[in-house]
Amino acid sequence: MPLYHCLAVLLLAAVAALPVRGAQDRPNIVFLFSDDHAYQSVSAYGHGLNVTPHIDRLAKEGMRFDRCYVTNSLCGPSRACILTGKYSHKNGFYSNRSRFDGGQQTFPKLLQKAGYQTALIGKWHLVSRPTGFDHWEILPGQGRYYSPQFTTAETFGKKPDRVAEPGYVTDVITDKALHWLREQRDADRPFMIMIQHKSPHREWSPGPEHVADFTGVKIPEPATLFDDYANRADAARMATMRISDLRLDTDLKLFTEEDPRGKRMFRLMDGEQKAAWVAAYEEENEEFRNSPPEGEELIRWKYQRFIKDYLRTVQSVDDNVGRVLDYLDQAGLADSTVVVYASDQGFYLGEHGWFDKRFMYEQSLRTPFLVRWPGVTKPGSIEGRIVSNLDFAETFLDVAGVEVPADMQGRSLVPILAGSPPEDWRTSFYYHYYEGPPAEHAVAEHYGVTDGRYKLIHYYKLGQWELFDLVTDPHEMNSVYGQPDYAAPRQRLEEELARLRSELEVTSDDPPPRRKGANG
Ligand code: SGN
Ligand code: CA
Repeated sequence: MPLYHCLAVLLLAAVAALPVRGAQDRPNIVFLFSDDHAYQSVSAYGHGLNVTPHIDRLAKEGMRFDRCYVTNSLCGPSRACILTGKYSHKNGFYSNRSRFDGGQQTFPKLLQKAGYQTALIGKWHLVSRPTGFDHWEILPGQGRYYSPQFTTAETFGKKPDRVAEPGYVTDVITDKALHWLREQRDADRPFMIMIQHKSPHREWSPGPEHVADFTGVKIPEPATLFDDYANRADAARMATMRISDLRLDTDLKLFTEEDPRGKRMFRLMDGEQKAAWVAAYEEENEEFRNSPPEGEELIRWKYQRFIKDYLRTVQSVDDNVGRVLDYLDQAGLADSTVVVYASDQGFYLGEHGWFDKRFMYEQSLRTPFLVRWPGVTKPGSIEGRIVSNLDFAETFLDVAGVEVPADMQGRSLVPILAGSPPEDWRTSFYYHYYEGPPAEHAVAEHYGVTDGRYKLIHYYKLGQWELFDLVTDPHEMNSVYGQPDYAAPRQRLEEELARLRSELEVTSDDPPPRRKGANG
């Protein structure tokens, strides 16, 4: 072989052996994150409930992940998992009663060490002081929709620890993020910013721009709105998160200006915001008071009010995703920035007759997850492999060219994003939920495993099991756990569950709740 051929072959081999890296060596990372955003309400996922053009842009220009599973479907635990790349039993944050140990290793700290500027704006919900961020402004606890308050490094731990800002929370969080991006960061260093919305979390208060959306429209009801919870373990029947449980005043906005709830709410609004709100609800509320629906009709009414308010809050999230994408375009940063959209978990939009999350059933196990990485990720790609919020930390480190610590439990998604998925990618996933009764919504503790086709769930304090076949029973209405026909998949999943629990070093005892009272 002539010498130049040899050289060419050697060069090609060397290039192939290089780790996959971005078009740009140290791209910026914008992590757009929302709270309780169901994939069913991102139009890129094709459910037809609403239209989210800006979030969809990330799917069009990047990759849509169809099986992004969370390790523990609850706010605090999901955030702790994302920061650490570890399950709850390793990062110590099991339920919303936990307190995050900010002394431990997190991906923002490692990025900081590698020269990235790091910022966090919005919902935090991990109780302890944020660590690993050059700049942060967080909502105390759950935060509020109108006149949101913020706690900063200067006020944390002091009395008062928060300052209120006028406006609607989703807009204000974005204003602050854009301000940091435009004015406060050092333009010569790469950055990572986490923009973490409160929306569309309960009590689903719409912003003035969208409070009248969907008025007069009937949103289709999910097929399982009237689930009777038969053919399953007792957990589903025991849970107190039914559409019928929604409170008419706080959750469903049936208050007047004179009611205590109305007084509390309107006190936080300016004149224009209040006028938009009153105009949007007045007529329907009056109709309800004149002839209150009952029985199934009341559940239908509650579903319509809930889903519309939920979708209205989603529209503001979408608008604000658009503002950030526009900024990246205008600042010439779009090509050198990886943009991620995700939520802390999924959410029930009336499926199983529920709102909220927590269960290992699909709608709360799965979170929307979209990634745009120009020059690396093929626009419009769709990925069906099982990925997880457990993989986010590893991915961000890998994107930045920082070595992934061996004690992180997930895996970098960079090869998948770059179009060369490893052959030994995970084919099963372990889930574990700890915040059992008497905590809010009374969802029994459980762990389980899924391979994307079958799902095995163990409610270990109830001593009950469920097995679902997602192909024949996509709505997860009939457990086939005891059925002889399913002995083979059951055995396979039982073995896989034992293998994963041992590999992940899951402790056999649940931890005692660390703090008194929920972290609501
Ligand atoms: C609040 C909500 C619950 C919700 C939890 C946890 N109740 O307590 O419905 O499950 O937050 O949500 S509310 O009446 O106070 O709104 S999480 O996303 O923070 O985990
Ligand atoms: Ca949440």
